[in-house]
Amino acid sequence: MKIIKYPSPSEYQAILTRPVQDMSVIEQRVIPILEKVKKEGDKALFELALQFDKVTLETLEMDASKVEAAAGLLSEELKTAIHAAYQNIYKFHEAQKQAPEKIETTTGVTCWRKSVGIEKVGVYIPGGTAPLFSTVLMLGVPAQIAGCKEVVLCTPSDHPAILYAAKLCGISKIFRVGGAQAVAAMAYGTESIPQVYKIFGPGNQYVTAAKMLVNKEGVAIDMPAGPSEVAVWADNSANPAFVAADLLSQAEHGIDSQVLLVSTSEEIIEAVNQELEKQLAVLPRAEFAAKALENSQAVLVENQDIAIDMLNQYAAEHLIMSVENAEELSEQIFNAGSIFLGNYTPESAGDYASGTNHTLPTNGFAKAYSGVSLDSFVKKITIQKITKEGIQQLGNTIIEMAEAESLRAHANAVRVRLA
Ligand code: HSO
Ligand code: ZN
Repeated sequence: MKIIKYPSPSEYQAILTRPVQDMSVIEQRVIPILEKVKKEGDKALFELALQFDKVTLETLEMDASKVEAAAGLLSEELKTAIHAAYQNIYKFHEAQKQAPEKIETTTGVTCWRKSVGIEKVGVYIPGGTAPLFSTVLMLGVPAQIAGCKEVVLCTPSDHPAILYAAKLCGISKIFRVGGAQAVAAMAYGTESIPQVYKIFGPGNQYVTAAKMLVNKEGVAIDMPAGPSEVAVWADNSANPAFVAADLLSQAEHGIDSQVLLVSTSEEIIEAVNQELEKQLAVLPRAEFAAKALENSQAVLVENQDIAIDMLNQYAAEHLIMSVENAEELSEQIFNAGSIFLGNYTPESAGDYASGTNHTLPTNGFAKAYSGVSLDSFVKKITIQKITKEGIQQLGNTIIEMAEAESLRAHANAVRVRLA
């Protein structure tokens, strides 16, 4: 990893800027796919599967026998692990439920809010080199807790762990459709695939572009997604082998993954670099990880305050704090998707099994967005009830404001009740 020593504040921005992705070319290729699916429905999906995935599908719905067979194809160890992760994710997300609280704002004026699961949601799980069944749990579990009535899963993969995890989350509508066309199918609905109100899940640039485009047409999406990233802040208390392993765990996702190391210690940075070389050499996905590392950097800074300042500017999707007093220092972090404290909290824990969600804001979006949570699967309806006494209490306030906005009918809606 390239080392940048003691940059001046004017250089931070250049160091922390992610590579810009020009989506316009990709959008131009995605638009006709969306239009085709909108117009031709299932027929388009069969044709596009042949064209892009080189598969001739007989039905779009995943073969029920495949879903049934999934459990038998997985080792007992993996099933136990999936169940343990499921339980932890369930526990953490269930605790996010909020009971409606009735607030009397003025005597006789009661307001409250209720959470309602979004009726129809869609989950996209990519095919590709890593079968992301953990993402099925991360999206399926909160959907299940939220009480979403219809959860549709589109994936080009028939990996048994994906099917097994889906079943565990109660997802019964699985379709073997991938890419931008899967997003289109869930956004518009086809003869086989139900239309949904919100689409979740990772994917390549085509999938991301499709999500952004259907979002413009009014379909909600989880968040604008970019390449995955981790920032590690390490001081002398850090273990270089742990830090290198964490950086590589993110780097192996893909060549466009971003990793950033910030440290006040030159020895740590050098030791991490040595460890990276050692560990990289034996990684099956070394090719991806090495490319990702080429575009990544280690920054040596003078002190803690500078480190904190840089990390807040970067707003990492994942921030690992391998520093003394990590928990106390984390109070000064106000931009990050998810924070991992101390030497024994790898990002992998959050990626799979500790309970937090791994669908997080990338590309600096952590400045304004949260990761996926139970909230992402519910919407909140406000409710109010005013008694006769209540409208007498509040009436003049409303009339005064309505008249000042020159909205006489608003004022009258109160006056007729006061009379
Ligand atoms: N680090 C990824 C999530 C993931 N890791 C899935 C392994 N499987 C994005 O947060
Ligand atoms: Zn990961």
